[in-house]
Parts: sequence; C-alpha cells; structure tokens
Amino acid sequence: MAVAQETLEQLRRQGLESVDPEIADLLGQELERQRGQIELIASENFTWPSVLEAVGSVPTNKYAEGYPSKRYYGGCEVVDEIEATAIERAKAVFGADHANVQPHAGAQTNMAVYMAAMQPGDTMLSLELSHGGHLTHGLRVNFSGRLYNVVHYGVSRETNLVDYDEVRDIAKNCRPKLIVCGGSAYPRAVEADRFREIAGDVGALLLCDMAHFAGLVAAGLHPNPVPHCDFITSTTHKTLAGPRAGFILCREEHAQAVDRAVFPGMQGGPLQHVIAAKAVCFRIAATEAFRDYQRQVRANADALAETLVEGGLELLTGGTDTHLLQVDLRPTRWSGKDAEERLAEVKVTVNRNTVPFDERPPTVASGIRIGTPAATMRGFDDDDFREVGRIIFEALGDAPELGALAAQSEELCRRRPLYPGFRGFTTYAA
Ligand code: DSN
Repeated sequence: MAVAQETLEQLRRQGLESVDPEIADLLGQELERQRGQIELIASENFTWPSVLEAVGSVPTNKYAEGYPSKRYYGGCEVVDEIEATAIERAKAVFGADHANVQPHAGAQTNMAVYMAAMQPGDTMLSLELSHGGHLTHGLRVNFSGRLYNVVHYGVSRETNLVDYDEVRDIAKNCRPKLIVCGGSAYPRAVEADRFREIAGDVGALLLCDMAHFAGLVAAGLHPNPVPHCDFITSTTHKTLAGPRAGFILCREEHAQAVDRAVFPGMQGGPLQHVIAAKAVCFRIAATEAFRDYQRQVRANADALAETLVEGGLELLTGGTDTHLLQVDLRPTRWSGKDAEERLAEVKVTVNRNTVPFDERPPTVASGIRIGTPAATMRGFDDDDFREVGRIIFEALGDAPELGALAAQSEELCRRRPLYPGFRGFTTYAA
C-alpha cells in the first residue's frame, strides 16, 4: 500500500476516491458484481437510494447511549428526534405498542428478547435450524444454545409443514419459558395465532422472528404476528428493504425489560445514522408503492415456483406463501453446494441450504434457498422470473450450454439496470 501523502487539511476536505482509491475501486467492483448477476439470496435486497444516503450520514459521529430524552451524553437533541421518529413509524407500520430500533442486527434482537424473557438455563422451544429455523434460535455453538436449555420442534416428514399438534405435545412436555416461531428458511406463512394458543396452554411467552417476511407483513401480504405475540424481532434489510440492522416490537408490559436488555444489557452506543435510515425504511414501508413492490415479490415467487416445478425440480411444500422457495435437490444428482456453484457459473446467485432430515452437513446441504426480493427491487417481473426459472433448471439439467445461459442472465440484468448512474457510494462534495 502506498504511504498516504495528504496533508491534514486535505484529509479534512477530500472524499473517498481521493483519499482511498483502493477501497473506492473495490466498492465500485462490488456494485458491478451486484449489477451483473441475478441476486436470488432470499435474505438480501437492494436498498433504496434514500436509505444509502442516510447510512452515509453525520450521526455516525454521535454517541447517544440511552434512549430519546434519557441519554448519557450531551448534544443528543437531534438524534433524539431521529430515534423517536423511527420508533413511532415502526409502531405505526406494524401496529405495535412499543418499538426498540437500536439493535445493530437480527442476532442482537433475539439476544435482547431472550435476555428480557428468560434467565440463563431456562427452556426455550424453537424451530430446528435444518427445518428452517435460525442459528440464534438455539444452535449449540451459538450464544442461544450455550445460555439456554433449547428444545426444538421440526416440520412433518410428510408435508414439510409445522405440525401444530406436535408442537403442543413437545411444549406440554418441556414447559418452555419462551416459544419462538418464524425462521430463515420456512417457505410458508408463520401462523402466530396457532402458536399463541399453544403458548397460552403452557404459560409460555411467545416470540415471532419475522426477519424474513417483515416486508410482506408491512404490506398486508402475510398475517401480522404482532397481535398474537409478546415479542417480535426483525431485521430491516431483507424483504423490508432498509439498512442492514434490526428492531424489536413488543407489548407494553415488556417494554422496559426489552429496552434494558438492549441497553445497557448488550449494546453500547446506538448507530444513529443507521437508525435514521431505519426511519426512512419505515416511512417507505407505509406507502402504496411499497405494497406494489411486495405484491410483485409475491407474484414473482409464485411464477418462479411454477416454472421450477414445470422444469422437474421439487420444492419443499410444493411452493411458497412468501418471498422464498426451498428447492429439495435430494431426488437429483446435485448437492446444495454443487448447485450453488453451478448457478454462479450462469450468473445466478443463491445459497445452499439444508432441507429437513438432511443427511448432508450444512456446508454441503441438499437444498438451495431462492428468494425474489432483490431482483424484484431492480424491476424483474413475472415473465423475467419465468425466464430465471428456465435458466436455473437448464443449468441443473443434462449438458447445459453454460455460456449461453450466462449471457441470458446478463441480458436480463441489462434490461433491469441496478442503481443507474451510481458508483457504489455517496459522494462528499464540500
Ligand atoms: N443470514 C440470514 C439469512 O440468510 O437468512 C439470517 O440471519
């Protein structure tokens, strides 16, 4: 690396491209990577330009430990307004009593709720990771699996759906303090009302992790878990299309415990620039345009599911109620890892994912998870997704023309440009 020769005065005024062309170039390369492939990782999205600007903004300079009007630092009057606005908007979008918008990411939202709801050693009941759960729902090597006594429910071997009778039986046996519903690879609607009945039967608290489908909830396209749950956790960057971050909703009676668990329980200074971006994300989530976007996310998921099934691939549960599909590769010669790598060769990005009762380890896996939020954000419609489906099953078929399929993907990307005119980072112009 060249030794920096700038004067202090230059560093005070110059933007990224002048000060660090190496990183500026890598950011440009990442933009071109995002532009040049069909992004189907179900947890990813391309956020709004207004959110990108807020993330690159001046509250990054501010310490604000505490909550609006109860801070441990001076000079918080403006960030107080930013955070209070984000809180009010989050509550309004989802119809919640209370919101905490400080968690840096999804893992922190779950950590805070566990801290608010349980003591170490208490029992929690959650969906098995390989059946669609999440590592923070009690994986042995995760903090959740180390601190709490975790019991899992799974999906039915026949239907790949949650079997509510089985969940009730397990809950009656293990008497959990907390039941967790939701996950990161479950393609069907999460029925929080049914979990509520079970939680009521056994005297458990109920958490719904809606990180994946929060955007669909905001748009009224997935049942809202808020009326049924004590706690709801989410990220803002998946279907919700905001900045990379998290937030918690809860009933008023748990508000103080949740706030204390986030700060001072587990986080220090909140990222107020990201909280500003969350406020923007919640504002957008309340618009009719956002509902249109989510309707297209759903329509595209159905179009893709139909096309993949017509092409001979098997989907867990036969389709989806959400933005994501799980392709079960066990009837094929493909592992998830090999399929992920083959699809990368034709400019389609997915992730390998275990399927329920998988005999392969997670690093190899027997499925791929596919989602529609990101490509829909750049304008892909139902017809585009049918074409994407054909590219996928041809790439996984016998003797595919990989060069031609990659060119087809590139042409789709050219037709649906991503961030036209942008160079990958906001520009400082003094
Ligand atoms: N890693 C995220 C996902 O892909 O679903 C969940 O944290």
